[in-house]
Amino acid sequence: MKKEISIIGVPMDLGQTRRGVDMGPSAIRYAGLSERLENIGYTVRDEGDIKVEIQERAQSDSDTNLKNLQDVAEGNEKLSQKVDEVIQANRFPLVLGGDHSIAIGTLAGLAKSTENLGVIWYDAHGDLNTAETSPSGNIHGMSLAVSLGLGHPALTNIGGYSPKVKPENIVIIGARSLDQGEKELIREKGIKVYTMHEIDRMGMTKVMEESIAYLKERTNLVHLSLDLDGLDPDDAPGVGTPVMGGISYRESHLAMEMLAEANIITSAEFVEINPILDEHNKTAEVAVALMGSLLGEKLLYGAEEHITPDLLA
Ligand code: 5AB
Ligand code: MN
Ligand code: MN
Ligand code: MN
Repeated sequence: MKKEISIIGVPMDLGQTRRGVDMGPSAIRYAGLSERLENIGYTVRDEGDIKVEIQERAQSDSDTNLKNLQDVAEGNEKLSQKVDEVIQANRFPLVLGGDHSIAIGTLAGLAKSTENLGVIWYDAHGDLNTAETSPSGNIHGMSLAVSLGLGHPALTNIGGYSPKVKPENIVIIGARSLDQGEKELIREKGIKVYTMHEIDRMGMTKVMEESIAYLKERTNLVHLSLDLDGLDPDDAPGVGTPVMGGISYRESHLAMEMLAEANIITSAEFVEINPILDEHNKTAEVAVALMGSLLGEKLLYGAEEHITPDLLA
């Protein structure tokens, strides 16, 4: 794991229609992110926020059903440049959302310098809609499809190339609300998915062991895109599109700890935290706790001697 972390805030709420998710980066910072990561031993550099148009000024493009297309595309173009810059400087990009449309820009920045980017998509949803299959026109439900090269060119061409990720390099974890078109795409492309059914049946340990082995075999960098609605709404209430029956807080910690042990994650983003819908910043605190685990906190403070993290090497 890299020793220097760059925090990039993205106050984006144009990929969906509920207000408040643009305040996610502030809520996460307020929950003590930098200090927590510094305590693990990282040098933390907060890059500030990417400039995103405010919802009051965003223009709707009349010839498509994609909401705020132009402004979502612009924000993501800036984000992709920043992420690429952080990668070039050999720092670990930690992106704070914002709605999940920002994965478009994050992945565009990451994939610029690698052929085989792996992606863990931790989410109740697949975010695999296109303009044709989307029931809402909300771009936060399309970001993974866009990254596969499917969707409006203003989105798929961000960063100046397409696609960003191969279907066989993706693992979706926590899915429990997939639209018909998304299910068809998953089947057609052979995308690996662990739904809540598999998590219940196999247990999170097995799910993560398999996911890690799968990605290790075929990818060289692995990005974690964690949508807080992947967790159960009891544990993460501050999200815009909650779906009951989700992954628990403890299971999520386990998942993050196993990723830290495996030492495969090279970038991450935590998205969809909506402080207006939250209970006393609980969801942002959950996010920060999970970031701590992902970045090795438990390995450092846990008593398990057989684990020898090279975090501080
Ligand atoms: B999220 C839905 N599939 O496309 C759609 O929160 C929901 O980033 C998308 O996962 C949820 O509008 C997007 C119904
Ligand atoms: Mn999502
Ligand atoms: Mn979701
Ligand atoms: Mn959501």
